[in-house]
Amino acid sequence: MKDASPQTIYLSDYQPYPFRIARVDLTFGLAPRATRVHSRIEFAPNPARPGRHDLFLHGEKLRLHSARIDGKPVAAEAMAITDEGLTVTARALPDGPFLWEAEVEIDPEGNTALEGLYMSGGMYCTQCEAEGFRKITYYPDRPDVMAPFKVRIESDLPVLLSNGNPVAKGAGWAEWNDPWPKPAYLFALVAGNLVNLPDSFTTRSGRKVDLNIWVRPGDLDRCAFAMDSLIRSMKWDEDVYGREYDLDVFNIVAVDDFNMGAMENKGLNIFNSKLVLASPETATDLDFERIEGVIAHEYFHNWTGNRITCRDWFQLCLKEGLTVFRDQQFTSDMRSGPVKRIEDVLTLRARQFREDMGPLAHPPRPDHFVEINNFYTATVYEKGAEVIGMLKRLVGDDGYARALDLYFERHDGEAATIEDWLKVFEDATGRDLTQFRRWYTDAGTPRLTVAEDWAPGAGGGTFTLTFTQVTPPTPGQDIKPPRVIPVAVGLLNPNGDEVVPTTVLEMTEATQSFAFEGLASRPVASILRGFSAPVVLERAALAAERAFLLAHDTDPFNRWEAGRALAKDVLVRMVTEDAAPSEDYLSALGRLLADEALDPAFRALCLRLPSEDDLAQTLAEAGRSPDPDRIHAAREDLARAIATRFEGPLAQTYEALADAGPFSPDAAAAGRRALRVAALALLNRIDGGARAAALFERATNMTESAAALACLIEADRAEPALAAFHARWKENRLVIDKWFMLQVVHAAPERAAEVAERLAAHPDFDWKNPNRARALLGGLAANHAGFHAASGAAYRFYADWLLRLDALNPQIAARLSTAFETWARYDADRRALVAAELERIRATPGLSRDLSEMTGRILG
Ligand code: 0A1
Ligand code: ZN
Repeated sequence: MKDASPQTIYLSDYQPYPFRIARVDLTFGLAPRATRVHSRIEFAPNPARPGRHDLFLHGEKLRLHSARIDGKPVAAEAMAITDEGLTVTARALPDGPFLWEAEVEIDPEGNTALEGLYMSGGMYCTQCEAEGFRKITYYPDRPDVMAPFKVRIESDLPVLLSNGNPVAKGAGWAEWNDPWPKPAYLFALVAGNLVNLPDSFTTRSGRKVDLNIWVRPGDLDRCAFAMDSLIRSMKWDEDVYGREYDLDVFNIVAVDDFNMGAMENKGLNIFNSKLVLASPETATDLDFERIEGVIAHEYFHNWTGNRITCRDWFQLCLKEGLTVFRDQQFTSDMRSGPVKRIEDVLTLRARQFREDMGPLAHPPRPDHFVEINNFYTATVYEKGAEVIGMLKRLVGDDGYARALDLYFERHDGEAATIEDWLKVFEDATGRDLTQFRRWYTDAGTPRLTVAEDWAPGAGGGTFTLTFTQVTPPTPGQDIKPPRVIPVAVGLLNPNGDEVVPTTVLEMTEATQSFAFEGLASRPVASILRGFSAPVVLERAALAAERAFLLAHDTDPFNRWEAGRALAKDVLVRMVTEDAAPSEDYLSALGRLLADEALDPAFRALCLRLPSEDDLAQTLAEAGRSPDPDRIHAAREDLARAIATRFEGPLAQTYEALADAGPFSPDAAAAGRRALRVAALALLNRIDGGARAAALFERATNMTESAAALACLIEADRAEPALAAFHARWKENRLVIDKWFMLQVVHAAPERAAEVAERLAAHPDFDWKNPNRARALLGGLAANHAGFHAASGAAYRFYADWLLRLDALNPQIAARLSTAFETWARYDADRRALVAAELERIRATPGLSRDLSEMTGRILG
């Protein structure tokens, strides 16, 4: 999409669309280079916009063959067409309802942006969120225009699918009817030579729903886990939210070329195949967990997104924050609550905190954008979910349940706003959420400092916690008034007993004190339990106190957090002072490793060292410019020190957890594998890859196979294993993505750019496939020291590819450009190198609106 002068769109300019749509009828004559789309749309004036209005329909890259109103061709002088759409002057429109009919031609095969109707491996598929429907036909492509759709597909392909319920089919055609009014972004069509895994689900009111997962013929044996996840999601949404499915069929289709993870089109979810296809041999435990979570996410959208949608794209977190929150609850119920919480916080810090502390910071509900596709961000999704978690903490579980019931009752069938959402909480609980709203409108991560005071007394002492919140300025928002922050706190006795169980303190001021009276002795405070708010807690705790919490905290999240804080303190001192790893940390880690009573998945998380990017962020926040090479070296040194000190217990853990019996993807078995490969990764630093080489030969599942391969790459003895892996999996695109990714992520930093360059020239590097492009480029960006190599080689290589990708698929190029968002952290030389690359990109003629917005914002 080329655009000379991209426009900024503002929330404050919102106006309802002047027309309503009673129904939409579409007929598709499919052909790879010339698909015909015939539309019949019944318009009527919208009483919310009185007066006479022109009819504006979005439309991009459409060849218009005919346009009629009430059966009569629209006169050329009554109609204006631009790159963005078509306008029929009000004078040419009847006073009341009218029928619009148009015939357009589109080119699915030439559609490399994968937005609208496109082809993937011989099949037709669609992606309409956010604004892709306008590439299919002329239409008011905005989420507040909702209508029931009827679709007829004409094609010789055997499987023809669209939204809603099947009506009828014959040789070369099929008809679908979706009775639920929906915005155009939820439209979907699929046509191809597909096979299905069928199943069914009977809802609690007795409706039998046919379920199908549609894939390419060779992939049918890898769909069972996705189907099982779907059935569990349907049941869970009934049990926990009282939400039933509302059509006769639910179809899922897996496609290989897909810009994002998956899409919640009504009754016809379309998935990136990597989030459907799994077998023990081809998918890691992380893949299984993601599949389960994303299947649930898309299914849950049926109520939070589809039945109740967003009024405009500024409200995106209304559906995404809530649906992520729901899928997190689901995973937590299916697996381990504490482990899921730790994983979610790790992701939040790695992606959202990083975003919030840099040039791309924006609120969960932004108030302006240039390209909406650039706002499918960690802030909208993950922070959007955290904000709901806080709401729930503040109003309690019952208040939350009442508010959600009211939300579904009040807004079903509507396109709603964040204000509507907060109002149901106010009405259901009587709470004033004026201050809470700032979490939606203000960007930035609050920093919470805490001071402790102990005053002994005759009838028991008083322990006082004084909190101060400060949110640093973000682009366009200098002043940050205090927010309401729920701080969950528990107090422990020096002997480890809990004297005050978890209590939620509600902080509303910039500085605020909370006192706990009548205590026998000075307690140890466990603060921000369960990560009760998305803030950075700054606490000058002693290593001994952290070690105490790591050993005794009854809150599993804070137990893990204490260990992580210890590890981070150690690493920061290793980088800045050449210090040796602290004894407090090493002995605490040793106890944890030996504690057989602890969940292996939890122990695995405790063994995982903070990432290099995380350390760079921490150093930058402390006002130091992070040196990627030193950070890498310190992290390696610490891993080696841990391995050397605990070689015996690590080796024993590794051996004891060898997979016995048949593979199961469940959380317990996955947790054991996670601990086993965490031990392996540490031991790899001192055994020269011996264990990894043996495991690579024997592994019967991808978790161990990929972990062993990663270790061999790090030990610089992977050549035979890489060749064997490639030979074995060359027909499986998803596994070959891993082959690309592992080689770049685990390359020695000084060789990362060179490895990426070599792989980009490999015949299997199909850069038109988003997964493959992400494997290579995302992998390079994830190799922190490699990406930031002082030579600038990786920056240059990366920028070259962003430009190449942009010409083909702007969304992918724009998303990948976030690798540069942290550039201001680094030293002057590196900053100059990145700035030069970003300027080079920005100056390229014909840059997409997507990438031009991103480079502009990153440069600041
Ligand atoms: N709504 C989907 C994500 C999605 C968003 C945009 C897309 O194309 C630009 C595709 C998918 C979800 O939350 O899963
Ligand atoms: Zn979503």
